[in-house]
Amino acid sequence: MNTVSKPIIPSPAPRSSKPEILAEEIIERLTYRIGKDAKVAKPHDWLTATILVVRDRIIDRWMASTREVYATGAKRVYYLSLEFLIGRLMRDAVSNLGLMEEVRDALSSLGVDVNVIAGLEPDAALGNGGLGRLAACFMESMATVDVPAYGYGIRYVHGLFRQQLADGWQVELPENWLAHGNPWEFERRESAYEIGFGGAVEFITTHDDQPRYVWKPAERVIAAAFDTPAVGWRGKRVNTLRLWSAQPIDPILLDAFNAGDHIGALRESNKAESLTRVLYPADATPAGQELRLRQEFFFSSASLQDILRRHLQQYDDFTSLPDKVAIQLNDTHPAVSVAELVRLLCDVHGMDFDQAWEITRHTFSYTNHTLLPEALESWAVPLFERLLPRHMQIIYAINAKILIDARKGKNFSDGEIRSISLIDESGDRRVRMGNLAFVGSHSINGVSALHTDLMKVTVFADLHKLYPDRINNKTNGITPRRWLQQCNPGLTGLIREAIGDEFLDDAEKLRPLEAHASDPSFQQKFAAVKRANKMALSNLVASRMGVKLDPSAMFDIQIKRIHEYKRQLLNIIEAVALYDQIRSHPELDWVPRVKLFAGKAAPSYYNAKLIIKLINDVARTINNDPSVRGLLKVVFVPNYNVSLAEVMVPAADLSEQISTAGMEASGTGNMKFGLNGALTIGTLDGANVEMRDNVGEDNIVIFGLKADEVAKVRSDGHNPRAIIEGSRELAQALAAIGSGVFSPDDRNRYTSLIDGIYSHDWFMVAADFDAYAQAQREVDQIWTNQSAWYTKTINNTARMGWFSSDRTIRQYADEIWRAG
Ligand code: NBG
Repeated sequence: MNTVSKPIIPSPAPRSSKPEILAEEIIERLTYRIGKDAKVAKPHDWLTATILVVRDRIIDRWMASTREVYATGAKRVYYLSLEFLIGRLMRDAVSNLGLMEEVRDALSSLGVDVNVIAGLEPDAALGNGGLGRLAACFMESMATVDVPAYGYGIRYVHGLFRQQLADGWQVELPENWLAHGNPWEFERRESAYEIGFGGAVEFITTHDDQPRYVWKPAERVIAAAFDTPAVGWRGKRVNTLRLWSAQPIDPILLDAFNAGDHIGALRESNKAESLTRVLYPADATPAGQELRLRQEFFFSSASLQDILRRHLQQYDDFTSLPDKVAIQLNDTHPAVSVAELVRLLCDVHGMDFDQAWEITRHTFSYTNHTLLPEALESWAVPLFERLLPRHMQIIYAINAKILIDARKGKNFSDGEIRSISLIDESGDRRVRMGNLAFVGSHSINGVSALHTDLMKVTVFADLHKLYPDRINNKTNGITPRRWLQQCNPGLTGLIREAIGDEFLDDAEKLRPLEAHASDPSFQQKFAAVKRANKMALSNLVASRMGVKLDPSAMFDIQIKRIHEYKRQLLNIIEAVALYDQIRSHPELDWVPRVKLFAGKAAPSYYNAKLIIKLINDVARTINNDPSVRGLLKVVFVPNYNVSLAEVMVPAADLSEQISTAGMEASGTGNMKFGLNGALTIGTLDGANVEMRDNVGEDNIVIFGLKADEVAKVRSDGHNPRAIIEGSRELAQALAAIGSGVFSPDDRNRYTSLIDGIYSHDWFMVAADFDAYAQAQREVDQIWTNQSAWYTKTINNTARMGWFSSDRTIRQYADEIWRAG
C-alpha cells in the first residue's frame, strides 16, 4: 500500500531580542513588506515596520496559548462588548514583552526615535468612555492572569469622533484610525458568518417529524473576522480580540452595473458596509436608531456562531456548553444574544426549547454599568419584530416562562409582575434589554459596591426578589501596566528604587511604599517626578493651545465624558466663585491653581455642549484678567482620548470625582489618578466609596450629599432657590454666569443652564455647592503644607493596588466564570 507519511513541519526558530537582530528585522520589514528604502522611509513606515517585528514576537505565544486550550479542554471566556477603547498598542505590547530597551536601542541605531514613531500610532477609539476602556483593561488582565479569553466586538471604520473647538464650541470631525492600515490585525477569511435581518418565520416539519421554526431573513450580510492579539504582562499568555466587519454577500450587482446603473449596482454593498462604519457616539444613552439595533444583533450573532462552531470542533454536543464556555455580556448592548443563542440551539441545532433555555441561562452572565433610567436600553416592539421576527417570538416564549415562575412561586403584585416582564407595556410596547439580559444570565453584577446595592433596590428590585441569588458585585479595576508603568515611567522607577520589583507583578505589593510616605527625601523625589510630569503636560498644552502653565501651581484635573451628572458644571461654577474671591481679596494667600478639563459631549447632548462652551468662556475671561495674577487658570484641552489621558493622569495633583451621589456606577478615572499620586476630591459615589476605605479617610477629601440623602432630597421636594439665596458665593457666581459676564457676545447664552439649577437642580449642583467650595479650601490648606500633601498622595499610590483589574478579573474568573 502506498502510504503518505505525514510531513514533519518544523516550528519557527525562537526570535532573538538582541537590538542588532531587531534592527535587522526592522530593515527587512521596511524593505520587503512595506517596499521602502530606509533612506526615504517616513516615520510612519518605521512605525509599521517596528510593529510588524514586535507582532512576530507575539505570534508564537499566541499560537501556544490557543493550542494549550485545545489540549487541556480548559473553559473559554468570551467577553462581548460593543466597545473596546484600546488606545495605542505598541508601547503596551513592547512593554509587556519586556522589550522596551531593546526596541529603543534598535531604533536609535537606525537613527529613529522610538517616542516620535510611538506618537504617530493612531489611538484606537472604539468606545465612548469608561465602559469601553474597562473592556480594554480586562483584555489585558485576562491575558495577564492566564484566563483563556476572546473579546468580541465591532471593527468600526470610524471610532469616536475627533473633537475640535471652534470659538469654544465642540465641533465633531470624523476619526480615521485605519487610514494608514492596521499592522496589528489579521483578517481571518475563513471565519465569516451570514447574519440575517427582517423577513419571516416559517413553521416546518422535518423528515423525522420534528416541528421546527425556520427564520427566512429578507436581508443578509457577511460578518468577517479581524483578530488582534492581546498580550498579558510578561508575555505569559496571548488572547484574541476578534472584531467583526460587515461585508456584502455580492460586492457588486454586475447585471445592474452592466445595464448602466453604476450607483445602484453598489447599493447593497454600501448598505452592508455601513453597518460597521461608525461607533455610536452616545455615552450612557441608548442611540435609538435602527442601525444601532442592527449593529448589536450583527456582532452578537457572529460571535455566537463562532463560539458554537469552536465548541463543536472540540466537543460532541452542546450539553457541555456551560462547562466549557462562559459568555460575559458587557452591558445590555449584546443582550439580544440571549434570544440568538436559544434560536441557534433550537432552530439550527435541533435542541428543544427547555433544554436550550437551561443551557443559555447557565452560559451567560451580565454586567450592568448604569442606573440612569434614560440609559436602560429598550426597543419598540414593532421595530424589533420587523428586524428580528424569530427573536421576538423567542422573547415572548421566555417571558411566558418567567412570568409563570413569578406568578406561582412568590407573592408578586401586578405591579411587580409588570416590572419583571420583558415587555414594557406602560406606553408604546418596548422590549426591555436589561430584563432580557437579567433573566438570561446566572450572574448579574454591578461595578462597585454602592452601585450593586442600588441595583437591588432600584432598576432590578423586582427581578432581584424573584432571583435573589443572582446579583453580585465586581468592583472595577484598571491595568497598572498601562496606567502606571507605561504612562508614568518616572514614578515606576522611583517605586522600584524604594521597594523593589514585586509590585510589577502584583499591584497590591505597592503597600510597602507606605513606609516612605513621611520620609522627606522620598517626598522630594516623588515631588520631582510629579513636577516632570506636569512639565510634560504643560509642554503639550503650550504646543496644542498656546497657553502657558506654571508647573508649580496645583494641577486640578477633571477628565471624562461631559455629562450633567458628572458635574463639570459644579466645578466651573466653583472656579467662577474662586475668581470672585481672588479679586475681592487680593491680599490673601491664594494657592495657585490650574483647573484642567477635557472630555467629549455626545453630539446631540445640548447641555453638555453648552457646558464645554461655558468652561471656555470662563477660561478666556479668567486667563486674560491681569488682576488674577496667574493665581487661577482654566484650560479645556480638546480631543480627550486614551493617549491624552496617559499624559494628564500622571500630571494631576488633584483629581475631581464629583458626580451626584448614586449616579456614577463606578468610575475608573478616579482609580488611575489615585494610583499616580493625586489627591481625590469627591463625593461618596461609585468606587470613590471603596477608594476611601482603601486609602483611608485622611487621604481623600469627601464632601456632599450621600446617595440616600440625594434620593431623600429629591423625594421630599428640593428647594434650590432657597439654598442659592442662602449662599452668597453661589448666588453671585450664578448671577455672573446668567447675566452674561462671561458671554458678552450673547448675554442669554447660559440663562437656561442657570434656570435649570434654580428651578429643579436635578443634579444637586446648588445642594452640594457650599460643601464643595469648603472642601476645595480644605484642599488648599493641605497644599500649603507640602510635606502633608505628599504624605497623603504617596499613601494613595501605596494603597490603590486593590484597584488593579487583575484583582477584578480574578474575581470574575473565580466567582462567575469558574475558569482560568
Ligand atoms: C459606565 C459608568 C462608569 C463605569 C463604567 C465602567 C456606561 C453605561 N457606564 O461609572 O458610567 O466606571 O461604565 O463600568 O458607560
